[in-house]
This record gives sequence, structure tokens and C-alpha cells, in this order.
Amino acid sequence: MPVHNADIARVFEEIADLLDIEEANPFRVRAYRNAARTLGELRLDVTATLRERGELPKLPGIGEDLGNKIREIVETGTCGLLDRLRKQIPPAITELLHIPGLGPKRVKTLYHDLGVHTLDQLHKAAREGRIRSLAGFGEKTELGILQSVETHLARERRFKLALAAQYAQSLAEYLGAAKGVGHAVIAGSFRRMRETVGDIDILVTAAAGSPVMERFASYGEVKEVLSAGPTRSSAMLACGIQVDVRVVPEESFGAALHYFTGSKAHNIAMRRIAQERGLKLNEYGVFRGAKRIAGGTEESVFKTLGLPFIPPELREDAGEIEAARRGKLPQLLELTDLRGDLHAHTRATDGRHSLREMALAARARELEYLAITEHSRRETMARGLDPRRLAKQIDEIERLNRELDGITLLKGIEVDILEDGSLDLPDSILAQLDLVIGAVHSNFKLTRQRQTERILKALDRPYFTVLAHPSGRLIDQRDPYDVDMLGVIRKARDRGVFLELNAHPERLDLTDAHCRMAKDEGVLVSVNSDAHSVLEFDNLRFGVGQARRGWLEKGDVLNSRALAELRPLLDATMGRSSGASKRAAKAPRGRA
Ligand code: DGT
Ligand code: CA
Ligand code: CA
Repeated sequence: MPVHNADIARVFEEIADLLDIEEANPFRVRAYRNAARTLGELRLDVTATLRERGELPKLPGIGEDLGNKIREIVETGTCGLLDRLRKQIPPAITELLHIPGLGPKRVKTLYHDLGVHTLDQLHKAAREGRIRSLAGFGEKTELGILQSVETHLARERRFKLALAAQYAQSLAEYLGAAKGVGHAVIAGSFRRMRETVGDIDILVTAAAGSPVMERFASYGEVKEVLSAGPTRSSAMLACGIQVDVRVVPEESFGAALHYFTGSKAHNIAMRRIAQERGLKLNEYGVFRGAKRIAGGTEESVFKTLGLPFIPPELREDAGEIEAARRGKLPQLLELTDLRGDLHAHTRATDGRHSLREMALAARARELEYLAITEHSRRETMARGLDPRRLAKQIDEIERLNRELDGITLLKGIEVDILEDGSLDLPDSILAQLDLVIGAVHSNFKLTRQRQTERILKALDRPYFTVLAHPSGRLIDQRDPYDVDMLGVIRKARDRGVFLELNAHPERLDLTDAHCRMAKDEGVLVSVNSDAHSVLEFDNLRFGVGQARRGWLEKGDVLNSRALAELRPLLDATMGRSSGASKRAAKAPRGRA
């Protein structure tokens, strides 16, 4: 059975959770979490590397002990430490950690005092009012838990795109190697680059379906075949993701790809257009009467309906068909359009690589500039910078810039926006930087009015360039804070500052809808990796996917500018006048 990076990461996450509940040394817990994160983001296949070279690749934060554990997992499929921990604590308990408001300490109390270790038991205990009397809880906490559990139980299980990618791509390749296969491609919400997917859909072309489906059923990762037939099969993978495979003949490839890419709403709208033209559209082709007139390629399907090709990311029945009809489809952003990255961390705070390593990695990706934006002092867990350490980093950046060719480091900070809307470092320090990224990292629960006022006030500070991860949500973990996003976007426009689209797979923040809103209001978006290691520049591709879902074009994106064009835009946000800034800024649209 092939062990994917994500499988190893899952083992490490679970170990970290269980150690956390056991109140083990926090540094030890963190080491496992960091290793899980590294593995989760790694492009390189650890199992394959180990097989080929006989040794593990050198990975940041993974020393001998963790290295040996990885080896053990690859070789045996399990880990002795995890097995031991699971004997001490029921493993289902880690699910409780995902309930907002429940940390390891409370989970431990629930387990020891009430014997609660599953979500159902937690639900029951909360309903029966047995939680309020526990030490460290109370009636209000109990009510909060009850509500969280109910939302959690009602939520459909979805998987983050980056996680699904690890399984989908290798499975598609595996099916592609079956006998007689033409295409084997991923369709569904994955191809539309939705931030989460409900399942993975794979479309295969072959004259005969059975050999493909037999190969699918024998895939090492398949835990259970849910249904099997020569043209359609479904199976559950060991990691809990369901996969649907469809086989069609080659001449139906385009029509089937269009159909299984969806969305359903887009398909229905397309079918209506076909009907208006006296045609029939289904997954086998476009038909006039019994005669197939198109379907080999997606382009042929669109063309027969009088439309240009609509990129998958736009297919949500959100105006794309109308835009296509009028020849007004956006020329969507491409990964190669990004000229730099305006949000990254180093080992000086909670990153894992040095300034130099980050600079070289950005250069290797042909980025022209990289802004170093460490946390500010308020973020004590991340060892945020105070003025003295920031001054030292500024010196180091200037030294590296003199030394390195082909990459320019920009001096930045990811400064905390405090509860009253002030920033966590004095203006005299911020003034020395090339750009200031402001971020909310605390007080998520303010009322809508106070949260909005707080952020608007921050955008009014004299040194402020980009609002980082503007909604604060973590996908499936933390809801966005309550804020008037349109108000924030309009303030950004009036102030000439920018919004981030944070590309980290857990954030993807701005959302697609807010990207569109920013575009309509004429506010440029910065697609940033928020890289904490050299590996995390890979995440930019998910940010670009989200930007495309938000209809963003190259011109809508701040960091698609070459450095010479970017400088005046940054300078204008830092109170430095520059003749070029007015010309380079984009005229607002949508409002007078
Ligand atoms: P997901 O899996 O929830 O993230 O979303 P999708 O879009 O991947 O949905 P899924 O897996 O249920 O189906 C894949 C595609 O198949 C979907 O995007 C459009 C097409 N499809 C599925 N059911 C229907 C249907 O009842 N009518 C039409 N027109 N298309 C459908
Ligand atoms: Ca799907
Ligand atoms: Ca499906």
C-alpha cells in the first residue's frame, strides 16, 4: 500500500493531538505538528524518495527521531508510538479537539470526569446538562459546546483542496496507466479549484471500461468499493475521501469532461442554451436529433452552443455564461503572472528557513521580489519582532540585497492590528519599511460594528499597505469574524491600500466572492504565500486558483506588477510621494 505524505502527516497530527491531551511537553507536541505541516505541503513523495535513494530527503524541522518514525510508517504502515497512545486514550477523542472552545485540557477533563470521548457522547452530556458542573466549565460554556457540536454534526464532510490534490493526482496517474486508456483526468469541484471538495471525480476514456475499473478496485489506497460497474464505480479511500470514476469512449471526452466538471448549476444553464438551439447536451455529446454534432473536446461543446471556452473556475452559473455570450469573459490570472510575493516569514520568528534560504527559493521560482513580513511583538508564541530585532533584520535584508542578484527582498512586517485599531509597532519604526501588512490575530469575537471600526481605523494609519487574510477564517476550523467587508473594501480603495488573498490552503482568504467584490470596487489584491518555509511557495498555486474563481485578471493583482511598477504603489501607502504612483493606480470601477 503506497504511503502518501498526507498519511504520514495524519499520523503525526494524531500523535500531536494525543500528546496534547496527555499534557506532554508542548515543544514535543509542536515538533509533531510542524512535521505534519511540512509533510502536508511537500511536493516530493517521501515514500518514493526513500525507496529510490534508501534515505530520507533532508526536511526542515525533521531530525533523527522524527526521521526514524517516518521510516517506520513507510515500512510498516503504522507507528509504535501512535499505537501505544491509542491504547492509553480512545482515539476518537481527537475529534473533540476540533470543537471550537475545546482545548486539550478541557477534553481531558471531559474524558476523566464524565467518560466522554466521542462527539455523540459529548452531545448527550451537553444536552443533559452534565458539563456545566465540571471544573473550568460553566453553563455558558456548556451551551457553546452544545451549539458547536450540533453545527459540527450537521456539516457535510468536505476536504481541503490541497489534501485532495495529494490523492487525486496520483490516482489519476495510476488509472491513466491502465490498458487502453486515452485520458485520465480529474473533474468535479477539484477541477473548478473549489477550496474544499466533497469527493474526487475522475474521468477516463477507454473503449472498454472493465479493465479500468478492475485496476481502480485494486488500488492500494482503496478501503472499500461502494459500487462497481463498467462505466461508473465509486470507492472509499483509507483517508476517508470518496472517489467516483467514470469511463466514456474517446469521442465523448469533451462532453463528459464538461458534464463532470460541473457545477451542476452551470450544467443546467448550459443544457437550457442547447435546448434553445434545438439541441440536446449530455455527457456523451451535443446532439441534433440522434446525430452527435460535437463532444470530442470541451471547446467543441462550447462552440456548438455559440460560446467561447469558459475556464472551469468560472463554471458556477454566476454570470459566466452571460459574460461569455457578450465576449466579456475575463482573461484569468495565471501562476506565471505573479512577479513576486509580499508575505513571508523566516526563522527570526515562526518560519523555518533563514532569510537567505527564503530569498534563494523565491529566486529559483523566478520571482523578482519577496517581502519579508515577520510577526510583530504581540505575537509572543511566534516570537514576534520588537523594534530592536526588526531594526536588525532591516540591516540583514539590506546586506543581502547588496549581495544577491536576481531577487530583491522587501522590508516588511505583519503587524498586529490591536483591539482599538492601532498597530503593534510605533510609526517611527514602520516608516523605515518598504511596506506594512496589517493583520487581525486576536479579539475575533467583537461585534460587527466594533470589528469593522477597528479595521477601518487600522487602514487609516499613516503606514499601512496590505490587509492580510481579511476575513480571519480558517477553513472548517474557525469562522470569519463578523465584519462589513464591503465597507472595508471601500475604505481600502479610498485609502489606496490593498487586500491580501492569502494562499495558505487553510486560509484561502479573501474568498472568491470577496475577490470579485474587490475587483468591482477597483481594489488590487495581493496573492501571497504567507510562506513559513521554502516549500510553502508551492501554495501560490492554490491562491491563484482562488483568484481565478474570483474572476481576477493579471491587472487586478498587485504582485503581478514588476518591481519598478510596484515600488510607487507601495510608496504611496507609506506616505512617500512618487510621481508614478497616480498613473499606475487603477481607476475604480462600479461607483462614482
Ligand atoms: P463536490 O463533490 O460536492 O465538491 O462538488 P462536485 O461539483 O464535484 O459535485 P459531484 O461530485 O456531486 O458531481 C460532479 C459533477 O457532476 C458536478 O459538478 C456536475 C455533475 N452532476 C452531478 N449531478 C448532476 C445532476 O444531477 N445534474 C447535472 N446537470 N449535473 C450533475
Ligand atoms: Ca466531486
Ligand atoms: Ca462525485
